[in-house]
Amino acid sequence: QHSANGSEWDHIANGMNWTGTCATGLNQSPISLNVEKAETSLMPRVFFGNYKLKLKGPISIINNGHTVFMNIPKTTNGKKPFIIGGTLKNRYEADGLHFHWGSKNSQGSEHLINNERFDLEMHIVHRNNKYKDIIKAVGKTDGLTVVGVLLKIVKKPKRKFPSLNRVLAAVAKIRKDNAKTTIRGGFSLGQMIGNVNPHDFFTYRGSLTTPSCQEAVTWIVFSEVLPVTYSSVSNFWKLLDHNNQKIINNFRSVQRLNGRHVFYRI
Ligand code: SG4
Ligand code: ZN
Repeated sequence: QHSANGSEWDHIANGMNWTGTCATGLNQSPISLNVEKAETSLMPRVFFGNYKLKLKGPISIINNGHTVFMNIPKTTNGKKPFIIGGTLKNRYEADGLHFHWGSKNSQGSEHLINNERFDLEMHIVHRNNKYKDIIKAVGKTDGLTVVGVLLKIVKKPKRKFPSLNRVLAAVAKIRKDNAKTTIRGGFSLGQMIGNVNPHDFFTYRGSLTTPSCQEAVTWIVFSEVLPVTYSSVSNFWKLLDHNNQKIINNFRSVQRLNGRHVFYRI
């Protein structure tokens, strides 16, 4: 049983079921994404600004009691990675990155693609430049854009992701609640996502997936799934929260669509 941050949640096999404000919204996340059911759209591609520039280290990675969180620093020439394009009307700066996972025996992505849940999901949270901080942004419908990248455990990945693996390796050092470590910079956010095909994605209007589940998020979930090895992600399942309980299955259950449009960019 989990309990963190004073918030209450029921932990069931299909993910976290938050109570309170999270239960009443009509534009909640995550959802089940379907290539067949989505509306195909010829929107602009998502443009990743400064995603190829190296990040300035040291970069802190923390076990915050419910996830592994990496602060996204500026690049070595003082710029912030950002995204624009898709359905976005403004520029959104990368702010932080975190993960959702299952357990040794269960998968833990938040979004499903074609009814399939994957092993993990990485979220890169971006804040609308119009708003000066996250606190301000979570109160606005155009406040945030979260880029979701699904990860799948395979025996022998055909592609390697050295930068992502550097972050995954750091997880072994932050087993306890509030534990921090740092990794060297010198890699880019683009390398973190393995230059995933940015042309194929789902996009829809939704919410944060943790309390208070504010409906402030334009979601961009890539349909390409990144392969990772069992050993590179197994440390997630050993992490502990502030009650010394394992942080496992920290994904939220699938939410109702309630007539929302889900676009699949082709
Ligand atoms: C995790 O709890 C992160 O630690 C939070 O990061 C994040 O909130 C929250 O998940 C919800 O994000 O992409 N899953 S999600 O909807 O980024 C925000 C922080 O609190 C606002 C910094
Ligand atoms: Zn998340």
